[in-house]
Amino acid sequence: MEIVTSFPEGFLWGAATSAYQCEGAAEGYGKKDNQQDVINREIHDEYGYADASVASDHYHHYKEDVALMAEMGFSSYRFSINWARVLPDGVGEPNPEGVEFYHNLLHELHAHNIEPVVTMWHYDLPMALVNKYGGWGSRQIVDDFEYYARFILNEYKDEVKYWLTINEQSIVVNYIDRKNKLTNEQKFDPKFRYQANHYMNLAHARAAIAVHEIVPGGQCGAALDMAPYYPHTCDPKDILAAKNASNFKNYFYMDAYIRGEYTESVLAYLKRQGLMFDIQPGDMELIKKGSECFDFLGINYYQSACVKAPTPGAARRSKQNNKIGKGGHVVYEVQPDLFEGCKNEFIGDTDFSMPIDPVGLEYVLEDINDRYHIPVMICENGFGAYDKLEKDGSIHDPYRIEYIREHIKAMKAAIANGVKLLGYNPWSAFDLLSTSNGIAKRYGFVYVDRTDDDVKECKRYRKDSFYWYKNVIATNGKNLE
Ligand code: BGP
Repeated sequence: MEIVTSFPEGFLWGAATSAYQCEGAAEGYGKKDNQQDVINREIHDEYGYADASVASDHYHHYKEDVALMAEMGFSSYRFSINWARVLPDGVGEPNPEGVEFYHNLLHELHAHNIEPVVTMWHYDLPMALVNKYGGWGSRQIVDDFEYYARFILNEYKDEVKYWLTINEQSIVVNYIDRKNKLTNEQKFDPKFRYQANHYMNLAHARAAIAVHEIVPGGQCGAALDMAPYYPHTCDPKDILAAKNASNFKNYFYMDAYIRGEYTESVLAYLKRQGLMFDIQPGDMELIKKGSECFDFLGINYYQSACVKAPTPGAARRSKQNNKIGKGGHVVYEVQPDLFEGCKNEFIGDTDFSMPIDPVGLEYVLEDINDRYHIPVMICENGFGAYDKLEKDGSIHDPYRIEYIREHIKAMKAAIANGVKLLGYNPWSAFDLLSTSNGIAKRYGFVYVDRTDDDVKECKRYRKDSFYWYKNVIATNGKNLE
């Protein structure tokens, strides 16, 4: 599979994080609650997982964290701005301490020649807006998102060139109740998630236009979770199910961002199922205009998926992730009359039941390039595991090295086939909160010494993967051993 030996000059090597998962300093500091602060407090009470109040304490360790990135040789770092840290009420009065924090972080990155890639929104809507009008449930969010986007663009325009508007819109839609604080009415309204998706597309378009207006040389994208959908067998019904799943889970989002239109077969399905959302005059023109300001697609790739023809009469359900980290325990997605998820017997899983499939990364990269001819940046990819801190301060994580090595080989193959790949920002720069399994499930190159129960001092330790990745970067991806 390995065809090219190293990466193009100027290729961005780095890693990613998101604000609520790593910053801490969630209470006080001039900041107010966002919905992830509240959701993670609830997860803490129910499952005992760490909440966002301290997380990796990056707010107080950012200089050390950037120094460690520089030591690995990073040329990029993807992170997100915590909306409620800079605008505690969502709109209106800013919080000077919060605004200053990101200037300080950006200053530190530039001092080490690390290119920032900034996400505007990574799941953490200010509670003020959730309480005021139900967050993504109201058209008002489109104006407020634009207000926030213009605020941070004006503030950081000289320090940030690469902007991502929304993280994993398709995941927000599919897990609408887990990523958002919903009212009961929203929770039980089956159309709600598709209406919210439409508002996200409008908000994204307004922000993309603002990037081009405000930032000199600004590049706008959005990060989408991306899995190839394979048919379970070559039964034509399974092949059709795989095509349906690709449209419903992937192209529906990419078509809106990149082509400025909705995938027709998905609209037809939503209408048939009584799930169609409201589109007002002018909405599609705005989405189209936004697509003209879309410069690159961010993709978050962890796994592939396998689907088959849906069982007649099966009820709609989302995929349920593995909560216990001991293999097995997956509940597969069902979309009635469209597709049904199933196990791919050719592929192994992590302890958290994520299928490990580097070939799938080559598949999605080439598929995106063939269909849209747009540059791509990998904004997440990584291996979540229980790591062990040894007595001598070392952490041996050969499984993570193996996973990342195979995915880098897939990137090389895709580049050889014409993909314009801008950079690689695996998840995560250092350990942080998982969205589903607390701090115990780790992804970082740097170990953060804390547990779900005990915050300790969040001391940083270099894992084996830290030294390995450093060497990969030093050789521009040539040496993967
Ligand atoms: C992506 C999210 C990240 C991150 C990652 C790993 O979907 O963008 O925020 O957490 O998945 O998932 P998890 O934390 O559930 O293991």
